[in-house]
Amino acid sequence: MTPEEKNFLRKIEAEEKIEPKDWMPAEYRKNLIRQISQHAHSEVIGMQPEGNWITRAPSLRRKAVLLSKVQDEAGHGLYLYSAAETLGISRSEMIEQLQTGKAKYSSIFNYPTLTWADVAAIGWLVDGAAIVNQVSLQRTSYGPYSRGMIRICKEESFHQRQGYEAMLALAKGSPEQKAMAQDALNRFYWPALMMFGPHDSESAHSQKSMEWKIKRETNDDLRQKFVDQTVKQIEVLGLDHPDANIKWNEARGHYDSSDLNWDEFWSVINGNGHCNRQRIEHHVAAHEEGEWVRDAITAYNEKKRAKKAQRAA
Ligand code: FAQ
Repeated sequence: MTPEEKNFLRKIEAEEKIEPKDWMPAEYRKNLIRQISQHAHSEVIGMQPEGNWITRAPSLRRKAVLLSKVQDEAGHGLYLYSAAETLGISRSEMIEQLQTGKAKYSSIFNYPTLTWADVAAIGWLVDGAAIVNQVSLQRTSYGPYSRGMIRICKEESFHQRQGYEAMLALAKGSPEQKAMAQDALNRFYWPALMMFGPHDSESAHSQKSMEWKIKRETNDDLRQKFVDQTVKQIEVLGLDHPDANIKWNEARGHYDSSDLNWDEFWSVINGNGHCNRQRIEHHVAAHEEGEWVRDAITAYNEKKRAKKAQRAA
């Protein structure tokens, strides 16, 4: 073992953060770039399902909140792209990987938002699941990712609460509104559980990621936390639990629940969900439309640099 390798492992063991200029194994770097960039893509693509409802939010208050939530997701994407860039990959490379299907983004964003209640369900369940995962990632071993997660979690927790509050208003509203809330819960509950990834036994990256403390808890453990916390929330809403097999297990100290439809999961992450094509086409169109902005910023920065150089000469 080289001295650098020894020092890297010592730091991991001692819970010291690995920083961009530190030596790290090539596989650690590669795995982090993969996970952080896919996380960034998820935040950015995740703007689309909710963005679909900004013009149709039921009140000015709901519209203002949704608008700022969607903007927050863009901000999260930017923190995460910046964290990935510290590992030596460029933003344009990451965008290319997303647009060509080389890099994934969270399966959840390939489901359509059919009603206003879906927007409430996303805030409550999707942001809720994201937080369970991200709270654990605050302790990830890579410094820039860990610090990004701390900021992101603060905002996600507001997102989750506004989603739950919107869901509560529907669930306690007219019979039609309650039915809409139940329908959104029935459709989003299972895909939200899929956000945690495949079972640990099927998870290609978990073992190494846990060893290097990139991930701090396994896919199944985090999913179980989410299942457990959601039962009471559904009760308070007065809605029916979508899982007929949900049952408290005294011996385990957790709820037992049905297994997920893993064929659906693999099909969605391999590009065959309801909205995969639409999401990428929309991203490509928005990216092309924004080209003049990127060109203008580059030209402006170039001009500023030239002026500074002239003054210094
Ligand atoms: N969807 O070996 P594992 C949010 C892929 S943020 C798509 O277990 P790993 C905020 C996985 O990439 C939501 N692909 O992988 C928001 C790998 O493929 P690869 C995003 C999935 O990395 C709210 C393969 O399967 N959060 O929602 C999924 O150890 C509202 C094998 O899997 C994060 O990204 C999936 N669900 O564990 C925004 C958190 N699951 O790369 C807008 C950070 C697995 O070999 C609106 N990421 N895959 O081609 C993580 O914690 C991990 O990457 C996991 C997957 C847990 C997602």
